[in-house]
Amino acid sequence: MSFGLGDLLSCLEPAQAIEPIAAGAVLLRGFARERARCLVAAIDEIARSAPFRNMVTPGGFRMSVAMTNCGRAGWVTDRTGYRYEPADPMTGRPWPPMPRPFRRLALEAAAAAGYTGFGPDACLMNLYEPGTRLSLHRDENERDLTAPIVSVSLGLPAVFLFGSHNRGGRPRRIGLESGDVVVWGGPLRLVYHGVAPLAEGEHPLTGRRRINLTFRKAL
Ligand SMILES: O=C(O)CCC(=O)C(=O)O
Ligand SMILES: [Mn+2]
Repeated sequence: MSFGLGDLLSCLEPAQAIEPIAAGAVLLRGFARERARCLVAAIDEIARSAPFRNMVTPGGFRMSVAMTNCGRAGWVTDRTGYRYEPADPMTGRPWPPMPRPFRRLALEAAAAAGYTGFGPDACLMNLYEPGTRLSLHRDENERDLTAPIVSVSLGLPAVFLFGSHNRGGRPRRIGLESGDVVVWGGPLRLVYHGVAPLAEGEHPLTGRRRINLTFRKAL
């Protein structure tokens, strides 16, 4: 049996690659790929007790992306504002606990990006269907802005908009696939970011959906 250059290159090629985006932000390609199936199973389980729902912004707009949370606090929005809540306003019960493998993934991804000792207490879970989008915003409701954000993509691909320091600035467009993880913090912790309208598609793990997890130190 012959072993050609192509075989050699494919076994040397890392399953994951670290791509710096800018000082403070890193794209970890494929970092969660091998855990994606388990993550989706855990998300389905969480959504059974804390269902995905379309929240309303303080301005009265219904968000096109459906959201839920797990962890000690969950991000919510309604007519009274954006904030973290210890209980799910829909059920009155505490948010489901953050599964240990979620916490481990967030800690490992943060460390791979240079942020050691990350201890997330909140995980916002977003569900996108084709045509839905997340407009440019900053994650600024967390009490601890020294901790990074760890963002995990699952299912359908998306175009992540990243890197403007004001809402009117032109962000970079970064293609994200299932298993990719983006980490940002430090000088870029309060950068504007968003997600372009999701293209139509079908993914073996999630069907016509993209799920994103963002891990935060909120309390
Ligand atoms: O879905 C994404 O990739 C980003 C999500 C996000 O920025 C957020 O939930 O605050
Ligand atoms: Mn965000």
